Amino acid sequence: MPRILHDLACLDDRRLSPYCWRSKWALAHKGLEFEARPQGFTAIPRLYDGAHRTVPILDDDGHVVADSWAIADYLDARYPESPRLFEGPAERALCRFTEAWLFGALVPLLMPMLALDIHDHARHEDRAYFRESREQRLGRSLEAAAAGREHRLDDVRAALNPLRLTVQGQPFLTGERAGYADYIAAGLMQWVASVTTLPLLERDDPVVAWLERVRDLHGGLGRTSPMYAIAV
Ligand SMILES: N[C@@H](CCC(=O)N[C@@H](CS)C(=O)NCC(=O)O)C(=O)O
Repeated sequence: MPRILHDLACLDDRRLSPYCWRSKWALAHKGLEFEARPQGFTAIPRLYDGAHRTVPILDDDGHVVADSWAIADYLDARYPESPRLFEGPAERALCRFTEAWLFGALVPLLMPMLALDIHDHARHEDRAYFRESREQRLGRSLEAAAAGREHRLDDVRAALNPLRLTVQGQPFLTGERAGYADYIAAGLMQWVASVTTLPLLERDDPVVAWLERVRDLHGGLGRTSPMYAIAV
C-alpha cells in the first residue's frame, strides 16, 4: 500500500494548506516517498468514515494519523534512523512557539485579507461551505473582510519582523540547515502565495529569499503547486 498524505486542494490543483505543507516537507525531510492526494474541503469528512474534520491525514500503509503535530511525532518515532524533525523536546517546544507566534500574530491579520481569495480559488462544490463557515468565524462577509486590505500591508510586513530579523542573519530559522520551524513558517507563506493576487512583500525582503531557499529544498517540493508572486 502506498504512503498517502491527504492534502487540501483548490482549483488548478493548488495546494494551499499551511498544515499540509509542513507535513509534506516533514515526509521529504525524513526521505520518505509519498503521494500527496488532493481533497477538497467538503471531501475531508468522507474520508475514513468521517473520523477527521481536517487535513493533513497521513495513511502510512494503513496506519492513519491525523493532525500535523501527531504526524511529525509519528514520523520521528516510526522512522528513528532518518533525519529527525525534532532533535529533542527543546526543539519541539520552540517549534510550538513558532506556530503560536505565527498563528497568533499573523493569521488574524491575514485571514480577513485572504478569505475571499481562498473562496474564489476553492473548488466549486466547496464554495458555499467555505463562505458560510468563514463568514461565521469572521463575523462579516468575505467581501467586507477584504475591503481596503491593501492598507493593511504595513501591519503584515511589521508582524513578519521576527522572521525577517532571523533569516537575514542565517539561512534558515534552525540555522545552517532547514528544520521543522522553517516548514511551519514557510507553510504559512505557501498558503498566502497559493491564493492571493495581492503581493505582500517587497522584492528585496530577506523573507522572500528565505522562502525561495525553503522552496528549493527536497528537489523543489515547494514549487510543485501553482503560486502567485509573494513580492513586488
Ligand atoms: N491542528 C490541525 C489543523 C489542520 C487544519 O486546520 N487544516 C485545515 C486546512 S489548512 C482543514 O483541513 N480545514 C478543513 C475545513 O476547514 O473544513 C493540524 O495541525 O493538522
